Amino acid sequence: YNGQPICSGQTDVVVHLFEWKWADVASECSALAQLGYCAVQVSPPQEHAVLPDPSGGEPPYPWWQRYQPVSYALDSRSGSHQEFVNMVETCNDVGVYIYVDAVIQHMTGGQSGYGSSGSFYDGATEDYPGVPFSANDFHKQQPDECTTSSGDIENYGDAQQVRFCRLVGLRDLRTGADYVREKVVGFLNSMVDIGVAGFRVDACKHTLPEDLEHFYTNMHDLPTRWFPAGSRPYVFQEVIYVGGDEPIRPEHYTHIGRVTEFRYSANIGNIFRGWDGQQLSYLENYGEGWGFMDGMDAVVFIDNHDNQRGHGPGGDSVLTYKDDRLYKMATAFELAWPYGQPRVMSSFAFDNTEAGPPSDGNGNTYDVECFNGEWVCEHRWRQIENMVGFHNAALGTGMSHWRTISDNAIAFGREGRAFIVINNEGHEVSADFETGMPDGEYCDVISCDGPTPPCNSCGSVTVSGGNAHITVPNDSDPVVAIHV
Ligand code: QV4
Repeated sequence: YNGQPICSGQTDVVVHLFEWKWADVASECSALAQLGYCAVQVSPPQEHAVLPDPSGGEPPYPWWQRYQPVSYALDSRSGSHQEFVNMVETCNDVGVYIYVDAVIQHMTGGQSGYGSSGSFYDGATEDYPGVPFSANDFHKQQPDECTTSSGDIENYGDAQQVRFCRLVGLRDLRTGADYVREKVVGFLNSMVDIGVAGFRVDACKHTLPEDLEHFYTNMHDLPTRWFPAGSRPYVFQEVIYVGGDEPIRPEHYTHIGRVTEFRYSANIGNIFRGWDGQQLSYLENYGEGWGFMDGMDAVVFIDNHDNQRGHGPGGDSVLTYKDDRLYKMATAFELAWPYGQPRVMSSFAFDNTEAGPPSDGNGNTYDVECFNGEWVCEHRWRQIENMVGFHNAALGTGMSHWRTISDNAIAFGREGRAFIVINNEGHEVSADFETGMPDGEYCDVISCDGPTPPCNSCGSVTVSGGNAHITVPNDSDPVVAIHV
């Protein structure tokens, strides 16, 4: 089983540094360690298509060119093989681990060209000499494989199509064949041996669980330079719950690893926006009580790189950095609430949903500079980074002291380790709370730099006899959060 998160110390929070270069991730890791992040999800590191002139009228070098593998050379828009190794080693040394976004179910679309490491490829003839893969390594339009006339997935209600036809034209690997399996396992192990501790596996709905299980069970143990002998690489799988009569469900993958819980993302947007008759008080049983998968199987998030820009199904309600007030509130809930392994998104700003990261005219990504208007760095917003400390202080405890103040104002604790009040009413909320916290003074980590007094010109809460009077104004951050 590969679903046990690999973290060092008392934390399990993942941050997705979307499209960051390896050198920038490496320099960020000491700050991430201080803040209490467990791991970084990095963008796909393998050689990918380079699209100066995509066919659909999109801007040059779209972000999604990285989801079109050309070979398994670790040489991408984020940096070279050596830069990748440096990043993994630097981050592992400070106890922040690297989770790689692994694109292993397909190669490129139907175009031809040269990849980010200079390898030639031809999608039309399914020729990828950089691996090498050739036509025989891909699913075909034939009775036991893909049966649509286009060769693409046309109906998600038909499991056979979803597994054996092409996802938006992407050349669909024969993951049941020995040779393909050997190459994919070799790719994964090339990263495990460097020190990569986990994988977000892309597009799992489109691969049979038994093929994925083969990949996972044939991965090496993590290197003993950083990890206890016998540690298994961590796996969480992208399987988007859509509902209706879709035959392939997230639960079909939880026996081999964790799975992304998209219902969490879609519903939390509705709740905080007040759409669809939703309100904050309904969060009281958020998780299994809502029909989501078991929290021990789930990775949860407010938004991801697809649904923040309308890619993939669902998503109208999804909150992003663009709705900053609600986004900070929802993220505070995510990091305070004991369900699933939380992931924090760190975006680049975009207007065009297809545009790549900040870069020069040749598609060379710029160095990250947080808060410069291009690199959003949600994970460094005070209200979000401080909630990582809250999450870690409460890790391993259950929810306690729930209080519905009114439909859209709630409070809850974490068995004496932490307490939070969230006010989405549009007016000030002020009340006495039973917090369960040890007596003393606490700084509100939403408005203060940290939890420990003196709370200089920011909010503080005094707990006496386990009780506290807390006021949450209707301002830009209507949340108060305290922890030991
Ligand atoms: C186009 C047409 C096709 C046509 C094809 C012909 O749309 O109908 O058959 O041309 O060749 C890009 C373009 C897309 C284009 C395709 C192939 O956007 O228009 O097809 O390339 O050339 C990302 C983007 C996709 C992008 C893809 C590859 O979101 O837009 O496609 O990268 O560059 C489902 C899946 C789920 C998936 C989600 C988006 O179940 O697994 O859709 N999510 C993951 C990733 C996502 C990524 C992929 C899967 C593919 O999170 O980022 O797609 O790796 O729900």
